[in-house]
Amino acid sequence: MKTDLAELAICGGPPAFSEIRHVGRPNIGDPDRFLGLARQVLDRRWLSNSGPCVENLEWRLREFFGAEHCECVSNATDGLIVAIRALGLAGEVIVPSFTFIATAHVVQWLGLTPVFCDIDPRTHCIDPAKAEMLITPRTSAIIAVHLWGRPCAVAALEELARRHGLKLIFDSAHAFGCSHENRMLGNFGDAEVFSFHATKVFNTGEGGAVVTNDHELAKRVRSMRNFGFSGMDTTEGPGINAKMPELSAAMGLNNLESFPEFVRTNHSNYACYDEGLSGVPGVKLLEYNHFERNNYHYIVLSIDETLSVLSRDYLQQILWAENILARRYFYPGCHRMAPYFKAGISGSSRLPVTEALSERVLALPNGTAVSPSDVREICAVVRLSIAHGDELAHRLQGRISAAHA
Ligand code: T4K
Repeated sequence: MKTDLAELAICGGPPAFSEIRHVGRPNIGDPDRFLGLARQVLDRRWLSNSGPCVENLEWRLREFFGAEHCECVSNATDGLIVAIRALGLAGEVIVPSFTFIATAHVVQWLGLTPVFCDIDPRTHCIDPAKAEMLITPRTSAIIAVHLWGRPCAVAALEELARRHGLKLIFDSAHAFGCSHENRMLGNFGDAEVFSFHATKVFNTGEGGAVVTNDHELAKRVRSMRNFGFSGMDTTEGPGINAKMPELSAAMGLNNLESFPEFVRTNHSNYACYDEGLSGVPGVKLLEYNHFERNNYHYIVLSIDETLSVLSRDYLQQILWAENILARRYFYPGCHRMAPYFKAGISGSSRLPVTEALSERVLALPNGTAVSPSDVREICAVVRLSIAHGDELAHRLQGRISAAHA
């Protein structure tokens, strides 16, 4: 482990890792079990259109969520698109800006208007009081995000939606395997949409699911993800192709078996990060509520530069030099990205909490590809960098000035 400033790669030492440590390296269950399932898919020559693997996965996931309906889809972006159409949303939809761009893009893509709302600095999720101030006669829904897998202010949002006659969707892309008041996420709002992307705690390569307890909504989602078909030669309205392929579902069945192990690994890495970073000035590790079920997938640091001296961006540069690919999720906030960014709005701190947080947050590697000794090494680099924050900031500033000269 690195203990001396000169050992840092940014100062000329060899990188801590010869191979890149990614934030989103996929969790992969038993490869032989997967190959067995894949072989069955090939033998059956049934590759898509609600084959036995998708049906089995949906059945298993309904049990997992304790929800009545789980409709698997090609990815969460398509799942959100289908859910929005199935709920008949129109006009304006209130969304957080501190999220992955997909949350906003699905609204814009469908010709509706995303209205960006600020977040609660404690939860990093949409602030219900601020959402209420954005409601207009054109508002049809709120899409809230359980960011990092930590539940939003669910009750307040449900009450707000009820009072104003709005639909409520949860973008639960990060929240597979997490609970709120001891009930699995997947059971709140009109629908919750999960991502099973490669980088998520539970993955099907690409994939996702719309989870709901509304029977009629589930029926519409099922039809809309399959071109709007209601029978072999009949459609009940417009639809797209958002079906999950059988091989993805086979991956899902395999990974679901290993899911408890994925969470155990994430949790023990999280504990290792917690220990390794405790007492580092200005570095705060995102906390989880240990009385709930968590997937512990996201290791998120918040850097307070007034205490760390080193900025988040300098720390990221130092980590990248060590082959630790820390990510600035979700900088700079959707409202400051195209097509939402408008000259004049960006500098005006319209979303002060989002803008402040997006300058401070850094996501570190986790998952089954990351070992406890990796975590200790990463923590040692962070610790060493902050201990020499002044000098490193000076050096990095000098490099930037030289590059611009
Ligand atoms: N809503 C929210 C709140 C979301 O976070 C997301 C997705 C969505 C909706 C939409 O869900 P999907 O439609 O994707 O189901 C990644 C993921 O692509 C994206 O799914 C995810 N959120 C987001 C948080 O992260 P990028 O642009 O950071 O991806 P990328 O390619 O840079 O990969 C991240 C890291 O993982 C890299 O260090 C490389 C590594 N990686 C990636 C892949 C795909 C691997 O090691 N192996 C791999 O197979 O967006």
